Amino acid sequence: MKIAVLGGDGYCGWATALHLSARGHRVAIVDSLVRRQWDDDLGVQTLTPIRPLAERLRVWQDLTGNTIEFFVGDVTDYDFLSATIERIEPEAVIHFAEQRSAPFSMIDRQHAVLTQVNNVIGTLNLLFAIRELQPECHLVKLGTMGEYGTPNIDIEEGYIQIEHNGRKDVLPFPKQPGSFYHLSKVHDSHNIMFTCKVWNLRGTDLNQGVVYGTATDEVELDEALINRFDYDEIFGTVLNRFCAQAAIGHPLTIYGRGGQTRGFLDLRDTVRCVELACLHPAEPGEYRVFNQFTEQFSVRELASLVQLAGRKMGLRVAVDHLPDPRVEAEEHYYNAKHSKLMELGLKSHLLSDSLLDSLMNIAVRYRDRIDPSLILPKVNWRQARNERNQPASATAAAPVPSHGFSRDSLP
Ligand code: NAD
Ligand code: USQ
Repeated sequence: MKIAVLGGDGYCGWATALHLSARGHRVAIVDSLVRRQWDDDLGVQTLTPIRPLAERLRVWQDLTGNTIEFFVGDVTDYDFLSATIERIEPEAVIHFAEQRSAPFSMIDRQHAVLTQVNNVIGTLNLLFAIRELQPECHLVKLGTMGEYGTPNIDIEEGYIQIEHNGRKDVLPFPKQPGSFYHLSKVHDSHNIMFTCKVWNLRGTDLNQGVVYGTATDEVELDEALINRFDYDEIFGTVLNRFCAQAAIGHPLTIYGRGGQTRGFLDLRDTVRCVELACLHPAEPGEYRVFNQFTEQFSVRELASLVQLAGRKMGLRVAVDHLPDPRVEAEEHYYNAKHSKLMELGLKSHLLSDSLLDSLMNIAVRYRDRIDPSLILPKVNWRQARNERNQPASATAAAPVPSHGFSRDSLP
């Protein structure tokens, strides 16, 4: 297939582009490289030293003989995006190209606006470009499990049958997102659903859980292909953060009571899920939603698993409960369905199999690059930075104070 990977210089996008290229698809990456700029602006950096995009692609070509084209530009710029889609003529577009950090979107008004403009306008532009230039093309869009929030009922895959005043209908599952970032994904979902209906587009929304790991078969071929591994408070996701923390002897930063439960998946399953969605496209006019995760864990459970893994490697791993900087349920019911990708043939990697080799080893290998000052949370959901009388840098905000070390006893 001819596949455009928007956001192909990022964490999920880079691994996906290589995976699809290795499988014989013709891949083109579209990315503005803005994420590298945001890292610089915030003074954060990936644990793993990623190479410039052009160099990564040259190494990939030398190793495999496969060429991945790349187009550097911003998907919120319609002239750029439409010219690029016209040039690539993709059968599928995988859209990863968004600002994807919840804390980033909660720093202040500017970051909230940047997030929603970047994400909502980018997706809207893409919908128009597909309609105008490639109407048969299948849009595979990365959504998030966080669109649903944590309702006190089972979470279905996109839709729920409701009976109300004696009448029944199948309706979109209620959305209760927990940040301006997660809200942007809900807005995207509505725009995609609407345009599938009115323009007969084909859309798949992949409501992805929290991704962990950094290695895939392709990324591991050469040091120059290494993928990013974020551990800072803004872009680091919880399990990657815990592994980096364990590697340097920093107590694991559980926010609040740690009963927050989410769906998780290995990056190796992300790339496979996205390929499965491309190989089994939605019908014209169809808007489908797949819940893309493989296992559920509470933050507390993850901390225990990291403690155990660390102990096996001879690391002493302590746990700290910080006051939760976010507004979220710290204990709640959570049972989310995730069978549609399994039905398409997904064979998942389980956390228990991969944690030690794929995560802890990498964290330990690069631990000299960890800046401990980037670990404690500074962005607070209740106190978005005020525009007046405040320091210009997000990282200049005061860290959320720790209770001191209320270390959990080891299981
Ligand atoms: P990332 O920040 O590593 O990568 C995103 C890429 O998109 C970056 O290379 C960035 O430069 C590019 N980009 C952003 N805005 C752009 C624009 N306007 N024009 C062109 N390029 C732009 O993020 P990621 O972790 O790879 O996430 C990719 C997608 O998957 C996001 O949509 C995210 O919401 C979703 N997702 C990620 C996770 C996770 O745990 N990482 C979980 C669920 C969903
Ligand atoms: N958490 C901690 N300690 C930490 C970091 C996080 O306890 O040091 C907690 C958070 O409070 C939250 C949970 O862990 O309850 C998950 O936080 P996260 O930062 O790992 O994930 P989140 O903010 O939800 O965002 C990430 C990605 C986002 C994606 C989302 C999937 O950055 O792009 O959409 O995971 S989901 O969570 O299913 O919405």
